[in-house]
Amino acid sequence: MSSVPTFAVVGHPNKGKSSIVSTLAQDDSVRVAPEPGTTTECREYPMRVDGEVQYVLVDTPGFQRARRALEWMHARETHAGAHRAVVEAFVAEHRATGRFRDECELLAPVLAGAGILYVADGARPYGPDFDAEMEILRWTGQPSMALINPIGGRAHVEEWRAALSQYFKIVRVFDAHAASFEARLDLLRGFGQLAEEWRAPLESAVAAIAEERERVHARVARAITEALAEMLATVTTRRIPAGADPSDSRESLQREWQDALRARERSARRAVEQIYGHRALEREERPAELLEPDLFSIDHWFLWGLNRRQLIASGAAGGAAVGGVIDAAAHGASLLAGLVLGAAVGGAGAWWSSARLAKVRVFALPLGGQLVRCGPAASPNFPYVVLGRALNHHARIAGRSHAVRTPLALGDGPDENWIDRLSPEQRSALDRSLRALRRDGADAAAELARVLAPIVAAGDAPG
Ligand SMILES: Nc1nc2c(ncn2[C@@H]2O[C@H](COP(=O)(O)OP(=O)(O)OP(=O)(O)O)[C@@H](O)[C@H]2O)c(=O)[nH]1
Ligand SMILES: [Mg+2]
Repeated sequence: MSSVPTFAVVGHPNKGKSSIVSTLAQDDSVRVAPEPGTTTECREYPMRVDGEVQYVLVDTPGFQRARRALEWMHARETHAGAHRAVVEAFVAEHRATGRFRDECELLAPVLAGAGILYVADGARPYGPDFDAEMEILRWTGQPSMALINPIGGRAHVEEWRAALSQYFKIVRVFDAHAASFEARLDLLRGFGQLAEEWRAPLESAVAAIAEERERVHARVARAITEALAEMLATVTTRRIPAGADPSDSRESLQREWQDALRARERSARRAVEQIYGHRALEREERPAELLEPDLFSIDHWFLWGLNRRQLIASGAAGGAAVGGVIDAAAHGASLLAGLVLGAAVGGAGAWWSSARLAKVRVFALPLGGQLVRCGPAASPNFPYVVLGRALNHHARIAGRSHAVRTPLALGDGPDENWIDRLSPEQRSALDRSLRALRRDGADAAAELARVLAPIVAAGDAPG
């Protein structure tokens, strides 16, 4: 057996073999598709932490003609001790001819020393056809485990369990698409039980993966902080001649300002997805982002940021009226003060209409002409909204299996306000570091990232 524990994921076509490889290797480049026969060749997917391979998963094509293959083997069976040799002879004989192509392909890594992970679908009934597959695998004599993947339901899980346990010592239910981080680690510990020499490497793999997860949370906190610092500092400006009407520039400057912030939010999301190794999401997700309320859909700010009660309690409104006007004394002439960005604000969000997300101001330039400027975001709630949205996105990414190929749906927002879940200490630390960030810009970022890391980690709870 090779020194790095290696596991071949085998079974009938279309049972989620590649999905299991994808999830456990944390690799979204594995081909997963609804059509049977998607995987036609074996391929190794090493799971690395810090560049070091912890274990290897081998994706394989499904059995096509297991019964015929077993017949061939039975015809050459002499005694139980020779079973493995018969399987080897089967592969040796058919490899070159192309008969039993898929069987030869999937048996090769097993005969080379890989452990067997046999995958069954718990939503479909068990049938004797599967016996031949399991019997062939048993003949190889390799350590093995059965996984029941409940694709679309658990109706036949118990029936499968009874059948599988006749062939496999360890039978587990593992949902390739919905398994939590903890469930994945637990399965890896199970792999360590398959062979004595795999126990220690799998234990250290589990420890390495868990430690890496903490580093991931810290990196995510830094990525979010960096984006927030830039978003808080974002302004858009335009020079216009002396005497020109600044209100002509107003709308386009506001639009540019909003677009710049949306783009920065998007790039922060891409960064978080990359940190989690979701490399293909960028291509798939774009249209789905539209399923989520826009950053500037102020009606939704209740969900993402401080709600009205929290805003009053925090004193962030600085004693101003609810939804208060927080713009500290305007710098320079303020011809266009009081413009509210975003379209008409109605219903529950109406009280925000005075929040003045970003003012448009006009400055006289020393050498003539005028500078029209939009931003920065003045609302005390703005950083909370940005954080709330970022944390929601992070939770979806952290909980997403690398096997899932459907677009990411971010939804309307959280059921529960994230700020309510913070401890009073976290609340005030966050408040302090957000104020510092506004005041000192990037210099205060490290402290915010430190405060944010455990909040990010809490969003990655098993579930
Ligand atoms: N909902 C859900 N769908 C799953 C799950 N596992 C697999 N699928 C779906 O089942 C289909 C087949 O999954 P694959 O992982 O490609 O299966 P496979 O066994 O590798 O298939 P072949 O390579 O064709 O033999 C895909 O459409 C998957 O999205 C699961 O746990 N939950
Ligand atoms: Mg496959």
